[in-house]
Amino acid sequence: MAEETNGPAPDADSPVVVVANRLPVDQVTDPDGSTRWQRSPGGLVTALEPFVAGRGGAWVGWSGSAGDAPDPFDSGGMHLVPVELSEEEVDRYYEGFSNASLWPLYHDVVEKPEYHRTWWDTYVQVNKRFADRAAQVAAEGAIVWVHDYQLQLVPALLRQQRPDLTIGFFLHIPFPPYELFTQLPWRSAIVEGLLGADLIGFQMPSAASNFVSLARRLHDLPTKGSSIQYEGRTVTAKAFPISIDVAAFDELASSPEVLARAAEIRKELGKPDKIVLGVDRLDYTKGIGVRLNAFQELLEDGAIEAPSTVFLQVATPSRERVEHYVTMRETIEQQVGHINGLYGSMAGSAVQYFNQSMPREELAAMYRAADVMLVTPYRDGMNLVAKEYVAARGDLGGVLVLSEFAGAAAELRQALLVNPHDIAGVKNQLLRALRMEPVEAAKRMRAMRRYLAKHDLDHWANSFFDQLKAQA
Ligand code: ADQ
Repeated sequence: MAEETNGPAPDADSPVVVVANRLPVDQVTDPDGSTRWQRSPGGLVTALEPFVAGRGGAWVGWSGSAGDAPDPFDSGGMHLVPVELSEEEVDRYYEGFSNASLWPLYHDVVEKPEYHRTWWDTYVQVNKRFADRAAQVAAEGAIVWVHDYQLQLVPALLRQQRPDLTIGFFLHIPFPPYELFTQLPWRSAIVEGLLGADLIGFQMPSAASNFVSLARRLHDLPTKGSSIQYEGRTVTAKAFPISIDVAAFDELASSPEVLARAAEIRKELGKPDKIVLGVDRLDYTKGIGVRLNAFQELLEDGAIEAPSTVFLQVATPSRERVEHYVTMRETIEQQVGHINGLYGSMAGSAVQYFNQSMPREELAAMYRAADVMLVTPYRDGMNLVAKEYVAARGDLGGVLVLSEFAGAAAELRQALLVNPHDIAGVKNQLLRALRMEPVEAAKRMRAMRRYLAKHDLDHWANSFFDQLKAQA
């Protein structure tokens, strides 16, 4: 396997290159056994595609399966460059260092991070491979945009080979304060890796300032505002809060099919007075247990009754080979069983729980049916579910209860904000949401929708690209 490159390859001609852990396509197998590539449904792909497609741009990423990678190919106007990962690399780089070291560390150590030198060595090795592939396809003077915590060494590794490039990096998850980050045995290498970029984007201003103060305190670098002086260059660290395609979600959620499905969902749930909804990737950072506890205590207190008030929780299976995820899934399933055992009746369950991924249309219908949306992460870079709920409520109905530790709380100020560690506070806000007068709910929803209409996904991608180009 060739790991070394020196400057652009003779056929390197992509003026824009995105580097992300995953390619923007998934391999699907048809009934006849043949395989083909299908565009991934994610928001990131939708946001970045216009910048890559049609400009001879490239996307470097992993296909999602271990083993040999297919040769580069063109799809949807993009040049796709698959990066191969062996089974062992998936274990150590992806499930190990990315998801069992960095993920918990960057989310306030909600679970204890594990640090293993073998995981780190593989993280370095895989980051080199991503950087090499990007160096091979980027044209002279190209713009390269690297994404997320799995690839924090890529900016510096890329700059070593290709000082002609303009390099941007965006972190989708939180960036911890100095006191937590410095636990990491390889903290200096990560900071140096990121400093290879010209522009480092974060979800929140506090995350950006955490990074700037780390550069100052750990590396003694001169800093001023969002600027860091490093090896004769100015590196900028700033917040660019990510968003969703607000207009598209709004349109989907107000289509006749989705509205009909929303009415059907209420009917299938036995026409409750109130539907409380949670939608998450099944992750210990999302605070699903907090919600269940608050709901259970309100039932115990007699403040609410089931099934006239029902809690619908949808949790997409996620990282099922990582141990913390296996145990949290069992805990949640037990908790749901416990609540339903105590408070369910022949008329229906108190909690309806689905450990399934749902189509966008079904999610939109649930958002539209829900009287209260509970988003209670202990820590979250942004949380797109909160933004989807607001975008879906063109009828100005529904109340959003939102953790103050989600990036979205800095923008959706009219949500009922909660501290997920404070169970009494969560109960109070949930009750307040259930009892809120429609006029007040509509006023809050209108203000959040007005904000989101201007701060959509295009706005996010454009502002990052414009700033990056300005640094070129
Ligand atoms: P995630 O941690 O995955 O993203 P989030 O921002 O909430 O979290 O996005 C989840 C997405 O998955 C949403 O678009 C949602 O609709 C979808 N989803 C959730 N449950 C689903 C289900 N059961 N079926 C189908 N779809 C479901 C990371 C960071 C976040 C940051 C994003 C984007 O952790 O903080 O907001 O990246 O930068």
